[in-house]
Amino acid sequence: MLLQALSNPRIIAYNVAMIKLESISLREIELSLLRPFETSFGRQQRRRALIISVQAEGLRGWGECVAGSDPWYSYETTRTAWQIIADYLIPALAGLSLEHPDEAWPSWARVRGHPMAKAGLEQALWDLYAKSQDISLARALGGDKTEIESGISIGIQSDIPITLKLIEESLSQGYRRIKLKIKPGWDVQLLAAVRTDFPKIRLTADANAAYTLADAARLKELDRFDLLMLEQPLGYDDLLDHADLQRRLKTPICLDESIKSPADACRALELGSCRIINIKSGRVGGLSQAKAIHDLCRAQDIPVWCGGMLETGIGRAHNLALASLPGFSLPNDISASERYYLPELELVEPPFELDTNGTISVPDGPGLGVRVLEERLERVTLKRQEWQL
Ligand code: OSB
Ligand code: MG
Repeated sequence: MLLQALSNPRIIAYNVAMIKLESISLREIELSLLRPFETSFGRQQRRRALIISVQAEGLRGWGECVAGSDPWYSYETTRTAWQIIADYLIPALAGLSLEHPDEAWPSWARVRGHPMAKAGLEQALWDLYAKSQDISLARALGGDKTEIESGISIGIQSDIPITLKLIEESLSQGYRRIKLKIKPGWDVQLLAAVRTDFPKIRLTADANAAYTLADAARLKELDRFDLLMLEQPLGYDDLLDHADLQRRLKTPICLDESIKSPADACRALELGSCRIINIKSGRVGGLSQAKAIHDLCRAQDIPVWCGGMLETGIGRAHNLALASLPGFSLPNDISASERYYLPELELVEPPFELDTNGTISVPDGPGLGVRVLEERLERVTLKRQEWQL
């Protein structure tokens, strides 16, 4: 580990202090959503997640594993992530002194896949690291924004008038971009109605992999709606068909599910599979990997933005820090805490609020810059385990 650290010049540039991890706690929580959230792959009313905390030298870092209860968005679930974290990721950290959270990813190299499990624990190490340096997580990552642009993701509704009303409400709250979930049969007519009522707004559509290349003609019809982007129209693992589709569309394709690593991002850009990338630290294995994708996109002038996974306040705080990096140039799926959860279910203080200009401030206190409300966390905990390292 040390040799690896010494061969990485970025680590030398930091105020080098070894962090000796003392204990780790893992819990599974469940929160009820304010209203059901429906995408092309399913409808959900509750959010399960894992919350991880790491302790060292009187400090505590927090992370959130965004795997859900079912393997719809990705193959990971809270149960698989629990097993991977407990049986492989924590043991790999035992006895290790970390100089920088970038060291976590290589220490888990033997574990193939399971990016959400890795990300949850790695986020906690990043928060701890930033706190040990007495700087904000945003700054530790290299972020320079004091506020980020906020967009809202609107799920599939029972009819078009309800959707139009939700858009109206979101715009009046200040959200800077509306993203609508679409699927075959809930697409052209919906977007046509939205464009009739809201001809100028920044609008995007996210299919969560609900189409195939055989639907290319239908997807081509979306070009007339002047969408900012079309997110993940085709297979969750596909790059080639997206490249084919992108050649036929005027609308920029943005990839979400298909980009699971910096290598995927390189391949997608090389193939022309997309013109925009949605970065989620959970999907790509953590903040170090997310930053690597940001860096390579920035070098090629590819815009990125931060996606969301219905996070609690802990994951939301991580997303804000990530989105403060300079390449996050489009509105993010980071909305106010009250968008998904009742105020009494927000796990951090202060809650995230939307400023009147449609932005959310990036906290500047040490680490995540928000206080985790541990009694509340306790109340929503289903299961918990601790390790002394
Ligand atoms: O595809 O971006 C997605 C939520 C769960 C799973 C996948 C996605 C989403 C969202 C919600 O769109 C974004 C948010 O957290 O606000
Ligand atoms: Mg998406």
